[in-house]
Amino acid sequence: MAFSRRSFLKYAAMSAGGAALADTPFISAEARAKAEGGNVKYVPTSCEMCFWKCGAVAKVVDGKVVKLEGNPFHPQSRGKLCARGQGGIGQLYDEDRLKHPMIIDGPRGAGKYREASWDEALTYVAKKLKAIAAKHGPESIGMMSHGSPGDYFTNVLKAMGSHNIAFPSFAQCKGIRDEAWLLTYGHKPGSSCEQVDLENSRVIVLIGTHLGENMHNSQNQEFAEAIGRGAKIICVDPRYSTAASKAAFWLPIKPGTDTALLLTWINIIISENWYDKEYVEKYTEGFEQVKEAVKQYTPEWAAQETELPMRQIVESVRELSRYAPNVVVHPGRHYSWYGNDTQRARAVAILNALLGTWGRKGGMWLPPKAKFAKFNDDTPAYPPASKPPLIKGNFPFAGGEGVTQVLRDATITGKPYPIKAWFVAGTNLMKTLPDQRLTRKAIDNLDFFVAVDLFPTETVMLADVILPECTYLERHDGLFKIKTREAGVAIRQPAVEPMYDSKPAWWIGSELCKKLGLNEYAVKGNGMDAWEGRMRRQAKAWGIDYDKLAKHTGYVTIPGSERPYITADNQPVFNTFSEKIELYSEDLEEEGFDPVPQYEEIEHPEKGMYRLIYGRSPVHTFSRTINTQWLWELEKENEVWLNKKEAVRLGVKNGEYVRLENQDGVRSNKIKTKVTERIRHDCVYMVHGFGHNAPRMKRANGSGADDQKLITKYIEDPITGGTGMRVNFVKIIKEA
Ligand code: MGD
Ligand code: SF4
Repeated sequence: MAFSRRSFLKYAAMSAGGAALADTPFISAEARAKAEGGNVKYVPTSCEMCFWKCGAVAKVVDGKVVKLEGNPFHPQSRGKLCARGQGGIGQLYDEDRLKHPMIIDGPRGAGKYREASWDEALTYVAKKLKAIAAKHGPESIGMMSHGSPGDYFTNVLKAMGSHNIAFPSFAQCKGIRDEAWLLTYGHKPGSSCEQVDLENSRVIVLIGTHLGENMHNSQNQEFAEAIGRGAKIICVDPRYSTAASKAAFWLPIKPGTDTALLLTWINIIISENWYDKEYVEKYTEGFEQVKEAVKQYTPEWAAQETELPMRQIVESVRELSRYAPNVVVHPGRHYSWYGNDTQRARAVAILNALLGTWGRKGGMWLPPKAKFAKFNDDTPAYPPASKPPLIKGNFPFAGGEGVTQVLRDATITGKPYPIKAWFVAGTNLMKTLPDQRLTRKAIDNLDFFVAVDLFPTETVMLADVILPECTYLERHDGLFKIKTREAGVAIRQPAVEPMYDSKPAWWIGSELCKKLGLNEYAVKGNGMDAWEGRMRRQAKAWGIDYDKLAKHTGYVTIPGSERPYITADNQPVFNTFSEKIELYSEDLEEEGFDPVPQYEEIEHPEKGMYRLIYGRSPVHTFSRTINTQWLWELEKENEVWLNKKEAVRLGVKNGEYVRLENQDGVRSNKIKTKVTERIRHDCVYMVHGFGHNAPRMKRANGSGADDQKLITKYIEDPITGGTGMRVNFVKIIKEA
């Protein structure tokens, strides 16, 4: 299928028109298909072009998906999909997909494989895993995963006795933030999505959160509505981002100094009496200690440290306090920046508490109330772990999702005990983990490596066995609990049959259990509809009408679950030891960390070097969509943003190709320069995910430059294990 940029945009506009459906009373998927007649089907499902899991509706004509649109019943899509969501058809029909199971047929990394049947491939995997478990213990098998396939292989590993399972979404992304909020509020700042009531906010503070480029559908819709309503935006970013262009205050902060700004803002609102006294008294603990701990952070000091004008520091926080509590300091999402990030997230959490935003209109809504009956389909309990899992390393507040690089380290060093096999599903570790040299070294050390994926990525092509999963448009994936202002349940179900010899992850996991002799952990029933049978049983246990969900709406609300704001009879519950918001954290103190965040200076680049910062493109998700035809048509390569004065000094012109070389002498692919006044002089910026080194991904291979290749240095956050990755410095090398 060839699509031009124009045809895609026309298509996208048509689909956005689906928003009108949100106002229509009830048009079920089945009723629409009936009304149109012919060989047309509308299938409600859930998007997986990123992990926001918007509700989507696939239009299928003569067995082909011809259109995807937003599900008007689903609160995370509200009748619309983002460009990536609409681009899902491109993923389904991508000719570069993995088509058959493959077994390595040459040295690792040489790209030589032979096709195998599923039976042969799974028998081989089971034999290898059993042998490794027998020799080194089941815990020597580690798993790393992102997205839906994780659940099915977690089941396989735990059934074998290994709990060494880690998700990069923790240490390379939002786990740091989640733990900081758990320490403060006893809650993460959101489950399916952040609990930010942007729709009603009067002031929204974004600390490096680049909404608009960072595209999470419903959040961006609310952000756009807030701007339309006249909400004030305070955007703290060394770069004049899309969000900054809508802001009343753009604070072009010196990278890495955000905690200085946050602690100074806290000091100002306390000393000026701009905080919410009643709220602080009723719901928080540790105010006096915070007051004492931040007094040293004066506006004069902050102006020097952050290189922001003092007036701007004071005026922005005055504006924020004026409209409190109908304001929000966005908790952010990607947090692995500088290695001291848990304390930055704590400072954001404390600032919100002083402004009284948790449970207030325009602030943070309260988590919805809904109890889901326990459902495990009579699967027996897992055997105990054969050895204590390694995944939390020495990080006292690492969460249960695990610290990915700890598994990598143990694979290299064999300490505290060796990891000998990897099971990797839905994550491109070469592009996700900092320091690719270590990732490669770990892979070279493995006795066995299995990858489950859709595409022949650079990581997949290092595996011993490659198992092709089908796309989200070809599979069931369970019932998803969705927690927005209300609780609800959404479905993922196939719009079309799996193409080629690809299979859903639930089936791969279940068949593997059988091959391992762990039948009691396999899905009950036989055939490709076994998982749907399980979903029906689960819906029944939860009191949900499965047919309504599957054929009509794709999403159902749990009635009475919504309770967004504090009222006399709707009081917040804080799951902390004190049952209050802990401004001062005794938990941190007990482990030897600052109970109130303190500012730590980080290293800055010398003249001639620039800090490498990175972010997202609205039309791509990490490295996973670069090869997707329509999305690639929209953005084929990334650019490096370079300050105009610096460009003049270096003699680099806008649009000229350069290479970046980091402090360790590692050089990037060539990358186009964007010469602009929209970025500070001391950093350069690029979109993450480009620069694939994967020859079988024809469009993505070699398009743009890979930021991860340049991230050879990282600093681990001692509290949660997050990998601070914005600590690399690059120089610009002009192409000959
Ligand atoms: P970050 O990468 O932390 O991303 O989205 P965010 O959480 O918004 O932030 C990037 C911004 O931080 C850039 O504007 C950059 O200029 C600024 N910045 C860099 N250094 C500093 C600094 O020291 N201080 C400050 N204040 N700002 C700085 C990530 C989020 O996006 C996540 S975690 C996921 S998983 C989703 N991924 C994703 C995607 O891949 N594609 C698209 N289109 N949308 C996505 N949305 C989500
Ligand atoms: Fe899909 Fe976009 Fe929603 Fe992500 S935000 S789930 S890509 S529609």
